[in-house]
Amino acid sequence: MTDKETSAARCAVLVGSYTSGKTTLMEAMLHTAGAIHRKGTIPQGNTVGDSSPEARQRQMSVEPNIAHCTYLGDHWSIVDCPGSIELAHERNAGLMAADIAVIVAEPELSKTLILAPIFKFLDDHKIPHLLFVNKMDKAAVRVAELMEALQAVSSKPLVLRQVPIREGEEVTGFVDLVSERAYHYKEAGSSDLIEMPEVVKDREGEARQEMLEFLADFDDDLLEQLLEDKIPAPAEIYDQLAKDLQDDLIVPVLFGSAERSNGITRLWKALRHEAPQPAATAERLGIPAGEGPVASVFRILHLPHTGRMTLARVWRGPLSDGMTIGGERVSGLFHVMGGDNRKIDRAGEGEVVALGRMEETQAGDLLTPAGRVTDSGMLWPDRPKPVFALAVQPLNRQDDVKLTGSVAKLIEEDGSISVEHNADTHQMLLWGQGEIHLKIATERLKSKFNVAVDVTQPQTAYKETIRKSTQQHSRFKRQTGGHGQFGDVRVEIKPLPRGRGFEFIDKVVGGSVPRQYISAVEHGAKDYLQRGPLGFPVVDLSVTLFDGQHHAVDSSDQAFKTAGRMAMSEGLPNCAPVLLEPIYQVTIDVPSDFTAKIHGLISGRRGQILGFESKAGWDGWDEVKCQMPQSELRDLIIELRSLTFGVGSFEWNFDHLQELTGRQADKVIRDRQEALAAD
Ligand SMILES: Nc1nc2c(ncn2[C@@H]2O[C@H](COP(=O)(O)OP(=O)(O)O)[C@@H](O)[C@H]2O)c(=O)[nH]1
Ligand SMILES: [Mg+2]
Repeated sequence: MTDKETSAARCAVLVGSYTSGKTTLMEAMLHTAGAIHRKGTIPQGNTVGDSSPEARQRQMSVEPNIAHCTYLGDHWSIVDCPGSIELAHERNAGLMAADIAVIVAEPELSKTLILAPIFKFLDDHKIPHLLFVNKMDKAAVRVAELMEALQAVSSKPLVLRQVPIREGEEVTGFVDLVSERAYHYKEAGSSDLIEMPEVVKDREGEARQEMLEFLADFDDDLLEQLLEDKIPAPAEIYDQLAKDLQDDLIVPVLFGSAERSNGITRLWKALRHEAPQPAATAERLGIPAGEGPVASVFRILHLPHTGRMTLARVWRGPLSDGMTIGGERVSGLFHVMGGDNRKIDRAGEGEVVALGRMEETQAGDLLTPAGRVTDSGMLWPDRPKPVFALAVQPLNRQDDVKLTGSVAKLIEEDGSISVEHNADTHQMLLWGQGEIHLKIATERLKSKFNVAVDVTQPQTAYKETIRKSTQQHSRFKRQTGGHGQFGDVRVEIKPLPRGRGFEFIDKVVGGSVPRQYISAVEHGAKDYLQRGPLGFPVVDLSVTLFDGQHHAVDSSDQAFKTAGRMAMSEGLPNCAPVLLEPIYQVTIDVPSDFTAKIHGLISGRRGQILGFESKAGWDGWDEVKCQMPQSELRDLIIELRSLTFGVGSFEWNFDHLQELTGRQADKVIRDRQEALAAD
């Protein structure tokens, strides 16, 4: 490959679990490439990544961090994604810009399972990826054991590219398995070439043989050479490694320490030689071939001062400031460097850019000179189903409209947030992926849009019904000066089967309640049913109006409406009211090793197990189906994650209402009465 051919900018996306060292790795890569002169650290809060207030405060990435650099003449964008499982959608958004993903792993057996959903996502989207085992400066685990644990979560073979050299407990360098050169790590900067230590020779030989055998699986030439005991030339091995990585057939494994800048040059070189060109990525994503600029949007960003930014990857250039693309004018074209936007005039193939002041763009859009393609297939990952909610209301009542608008902007930024105006509890619910996710969301409401909110727990949508029938005679009569008010009704109130709602039956004969007032009685009854004797909406009952009286002058719609209401409030307490709680159909996904534990979790939350089966498309995972009361779902995700190293998740759907009696019901009713009294 000549230098001219490598002129397109490439994009490497760093993913991996929370605290594996992605943000530190980006810093080390930028430093090694000469893009920054001083390496920042997470504790000092001065890294290029994590520049937002929400990220700095937590020392945790909360959105994709983007940086630009040039390494040996090649242009690169690095996207450092959040690792928290609750921010998986943000990570997936970042991956939509990737030519290659670097999975940053920790050398700890307990932290390998958490990578399973990442490997699965990369597989599903055919994103070429390599593994960088970070924190080798404090690695205690044996490499063979670590590889076994990591292989268990990857469907593609992991291929060691290096073996670490240990002196005592410490990893002091590595042998590159292609060149068979040994290196000694330095505290900062590129490692020193050394003679291969005697102790590592056997292991090196074995690992090299294994690497070649993996590669031979995909290449007959190489296989033949191996069978004839010939030693393939390094150039041939490098080419084969690059090809297999680009075809997403293997996952090369490198080692290092981001904090000490060890193994960074080796990682850079692997990226430089082996990462696909954007043209190949464009083909993988199904970007239509043709003439004229094309860019895909992978995130929307609202910034307090700069306004709305569209983050996009350019698949075909040039893009220029002021041009019209996707049906809108680009006002400001930038390279993003952490929290800094650097103005540029033009952007070419492969570059990651921020486009200023476009209002219509959405993540997943394809921007072309002919307009905006909104349904662009592989360009956008599915939104995860929400698993956790918080109720929000503006601290300042005047902010009601502003809150609605700001939440819409939050959702533009992060599609794994959604909003619900609950009709039963009248709460505005912010839905997302967990406590931290929503905490960040509410902080952004304040920091980005200046809307302070009060956060409370979502209420369970309890209802009530009746278990007995009754007949009720109620009369509303008032004599106040001029003409008075008069309405008199006789009704029969009866329970109905679950799910029937409310039925009103008119059996009045002989005009005792004149025709024109009958619907007023119904309205009055319905009105009362919004809050029954226990304090909740009443469902599944019928009301039959069979008789009554009227007055030629004093009767009116209003009077009969009040009478209808009275009949309910006087009659329902005699009908053995009972609480109804919402029951949900829940499907819990976990690696099969945890299925037994999940049974305990379900019964501990008053759930009923319906059965389990293997999860389609997920090797070694189960789907456990159950029914569970809504009140138990509220914090289910927290316990589920803590039981499953963070990887368990669930989906839910309302199923039915079920009677709740006894101590639990008494408590719900008492709490409700107290809340109503306090209102
Ligand atoms: N010992 C050691 N610590 C590291 C290394 N890389 C990162 N860390 C530390 O691990 C913590 C998490 O790092 P960070 O880059 O924020 O991880 P991220 O969540 O993956 O972005 C920080 O305290 C870093 O200083 C490393 O190579 N060795
Ligand atoms: Mg980070």
